[in-house]
Amino acid sequence: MADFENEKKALHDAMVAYKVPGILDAVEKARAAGMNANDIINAMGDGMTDVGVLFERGKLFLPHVLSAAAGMTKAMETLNKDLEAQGGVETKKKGVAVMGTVEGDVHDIGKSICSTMLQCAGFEVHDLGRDVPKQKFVDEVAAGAGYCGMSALMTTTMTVMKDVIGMLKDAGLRDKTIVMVGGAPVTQAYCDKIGADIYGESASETTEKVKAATEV
Ligand code: B12
Repeated sequence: MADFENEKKALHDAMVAYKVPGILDAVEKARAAGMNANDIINAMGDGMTDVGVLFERGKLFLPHVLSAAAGMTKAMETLNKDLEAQGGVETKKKGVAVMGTVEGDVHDIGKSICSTMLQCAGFEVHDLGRDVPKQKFVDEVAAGAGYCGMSALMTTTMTVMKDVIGMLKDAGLRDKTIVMVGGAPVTQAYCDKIGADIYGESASETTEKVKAATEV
């Protein structure tokens, strides 16, 4: 079986080089070579993580990070369609999930990947986007969302997840929903500490855990 090491390296390097045409070109080459959408996304995600490291070290600057993010977002338009086609989207609805990046946080790439993968796995996903007010999550759960997924990419915004869990408790809704949390600074320990139900390190892990929770 092909291991696509060359394509993975090309995708990673294109992300770090942060030029949108270069990123799209690497994605097209990987698709043409037969690499599946999930693996392409993971390779780009690894590249994006390194963009973050280089940004932290002062080797890349904000416009470069923005450009890499724009390239990944653009590539996701095609990859989302591939995911749906390759995943053979489940038609039997498994449940309703609300997804969003918490208040004060505009990082939405990872959250959007999770939303797409959950959709492919048969969930109806209400993706509220980014910088989502706390009350909106509560309203969606009140309206029947059995899964409440929150993403945070900053240490300053991850605390919002705890606030929303508190608001769900106050509204008597906490037991009606499975709370999922994720994003680079979030860990299993943090998930446990704030009383969330599922921590997902990646979109595939999230989907597997949610499917397992649904089947119980
Ligand atoms: C791209 C990026 C941006 C882009 C975002 C574009 C977009 N549309 O998302 C832009 C340039 C806009 C940006 C802005 C800023 N950023 Co920024 N950014 C990043 C960067 C480089 C990559 C994030 C990313 O997309 N990763 C790739 C995706 C695929 O991975 P992921 O998000 O982790 O998602 C996966 C998992 O976490 C999980 N997951 C994600 N969400 C969820 C949700 C649930 C429910 C579950 C279960 C799982 C799950 O599954 C995903 C897929 O596998 C990170 C560095 C890093 N190491 O994370 C910094 C980073 C997050 N940014 C940072 C900062 C500081 C900022 C700014 C404040 C910069 C500034 N000075 O203006 C602003 C924030 C403005 C705001 N109010 O939000 C810091 C945060 C530091 C901290 N300690 O909190 C980081 C860590 C960079 C750094 N080292 O300094 N950023």
